[in-house]
Amino acid sequence: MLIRHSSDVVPSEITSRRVFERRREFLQAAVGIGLSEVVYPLSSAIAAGKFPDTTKSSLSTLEKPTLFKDVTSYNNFYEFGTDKADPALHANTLKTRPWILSVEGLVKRPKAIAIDDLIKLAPLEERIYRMRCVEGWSMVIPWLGFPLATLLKSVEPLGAAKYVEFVSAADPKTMPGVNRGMIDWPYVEGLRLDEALHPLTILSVGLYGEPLPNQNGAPVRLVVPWKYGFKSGKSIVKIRLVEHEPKTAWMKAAPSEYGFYSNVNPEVDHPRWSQATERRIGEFFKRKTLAFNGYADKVARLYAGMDLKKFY
Ligand SMILES: Nc1nc2c(c(=O)[nH]1)N[C@H]1C(S)=C(S)[C@@H](COP(=O)(O)O)O[C@H]1N2
Ligand SMILES: [Mo]
Repeated sequence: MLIRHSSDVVPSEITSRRVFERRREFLQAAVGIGLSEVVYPLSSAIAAGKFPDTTKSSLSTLEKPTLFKDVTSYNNFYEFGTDKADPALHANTLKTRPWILSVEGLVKRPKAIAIDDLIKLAPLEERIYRMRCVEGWSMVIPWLGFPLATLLKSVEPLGAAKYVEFVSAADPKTMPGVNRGMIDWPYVEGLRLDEALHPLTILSVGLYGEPLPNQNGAPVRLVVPWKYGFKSGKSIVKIRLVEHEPKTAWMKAAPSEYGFYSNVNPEVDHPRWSQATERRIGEFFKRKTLAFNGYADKVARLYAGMDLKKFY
């Protein structure tokens, strides 16, 4: 099986590198304020990470993760503004406790689950995924999460359920972007049920060994690595199993630009952005974009017989 027990896995190198980086920053800051000798509370730093029991997934890419700094400061999260720097600047107002995720619709056992129970629903795995934004940039992000399928199976979908709708939080008091038009809030995304149950589809509650920073969609967000980034809704409050294809926020805002499937496809350009190449954040030269973002061997069969130019 892919999931190993936490006790026989060494702590992630990435996590320790981050702790190391912080230690260095801390020591530099300490020197800056004139302390020559400081004992750094390393154990409390690890405790602050809050996720000591994680395993590594064999579904991770071996590519080098994008710097933590870039992953957490170059974001799309329109609830906090449209500039890439806005989420890191403004998402501090997001209140992530208490937080209830409800799973409802065409299921036998609907449930409302508090975030601190959700985190314990399944072993947390580190999944290092390539992520591709339709605007033409990409990153490699070490997520922490578990398969969405684990949660979906626990509510026992009914036979009539064919699609899954994901609804993000939309609180005008803490999310300034929600008071502006452009999107019909809340942010809604959707997947076909078989896509939602695919082992690559995860609910993420952390990255780089730490709880999700607000700007990345705290306290829980979807991650679907073979689709453009906008399919991975942030700060999810509701998951609904439904019979018909959900109307997503982007399909409503610009139907000619955004389709339901939105699989990464170098052969189908967006009207405003070529999808043939991409800029990996932190790199200078462009890369060729891969079909299904490099996950074709695992997901292409989901679309057998479909015209992907039509179902973009
Ligand atoms: N609720 C919500 N989810 C969202 C968005 C958003 O604006 N609101 N932006 C999407 C887009 S366009 C991308 S590329 C990814 C970015 O995720 P990241 O900032 O964690 O890299 O989040 C997606 N999820
Ligand atoms: Mo995006």
